[in-house]
Amino acid sequence: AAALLATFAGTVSASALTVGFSQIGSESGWRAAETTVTQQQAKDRGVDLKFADAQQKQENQIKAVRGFIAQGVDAILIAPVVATGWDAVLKEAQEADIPVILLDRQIDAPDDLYLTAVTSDQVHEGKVAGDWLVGAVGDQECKVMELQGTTGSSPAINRKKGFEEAIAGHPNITIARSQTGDFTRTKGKEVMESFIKAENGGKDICAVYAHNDDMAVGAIQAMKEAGLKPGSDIKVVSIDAVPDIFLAMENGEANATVELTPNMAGPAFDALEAYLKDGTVPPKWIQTESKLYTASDDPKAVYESKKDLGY
Ligand code: GYE
Repeated sequence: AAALLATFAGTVSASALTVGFSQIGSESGWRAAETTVTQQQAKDRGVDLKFADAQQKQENQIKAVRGFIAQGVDAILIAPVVATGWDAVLKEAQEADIPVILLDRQIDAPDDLYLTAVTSDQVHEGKVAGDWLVGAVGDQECKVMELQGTTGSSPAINRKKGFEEAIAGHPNITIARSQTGDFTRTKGKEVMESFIKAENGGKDICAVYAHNDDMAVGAIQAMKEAGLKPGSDIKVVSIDAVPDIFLAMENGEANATVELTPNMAGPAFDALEAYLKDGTVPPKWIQTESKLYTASDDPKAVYESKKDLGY
């Protein structure tokens, strides 16, 4: 009877969880999908999800987390906009005995301040993108324009690092210009317009490396408006694998992307439920897969398979 009661108690508490989620904002198609999937995952599991949109501001995230602590939630999910500045608020959560799980971005803080982080290997993503370009250009001289993600965010730092590692042994490939486009289409387009101007109308540009697909889509627009041919004259490689980049690939305007699953919440809730049920401690890093797609992977079919998934 005791065992039965224990099972029953476990089930009840797992299905009645209240979880706060501090989301960064809605800068990209990928981010929108992550929000949709997280809300769906919560619903499927009977989790009461308190959602807070930080509009790209860490101070809003910190306020939201303090609010969740004050409400006495069972756990907190944070997609941390930048990597630094989290120690104080995470200590407050720890003192209140509320487990925190990081989603999709890593932070610079002692790892005992959070239960686990569900993210991709962002250095590896940059490396995969860079390796693809190395293979695609061979010995040709190649001037690369880099569109960075949000300054100070772990994906911007690490995707830059991984790409630089990949091209390190290839002096024919150089990053000629590099600037943040904040992970948005609008900024990606704006920055690409300025790169095109600075680079002789774009004639000297060999490739664009964007830290996400949305900035690549913006850059593609800028290139087309300048009379350039993205995908053929200028190679385009980016990260996320959102549906729109597959449309661009299908049209011959983009060349390669590295897939990032929007389902970070599934593994996060699995880890949380196990932890709350019997104390199972998850690894500090739950790593999601990274898969390269190129134009030869039937982009139309991939687009169809993804377009209804919350992007
Ligand atoms: O690649 C980008 C976004 O944090 C890894 O954030 C994530 C990145 C994602 O907005 O599109």
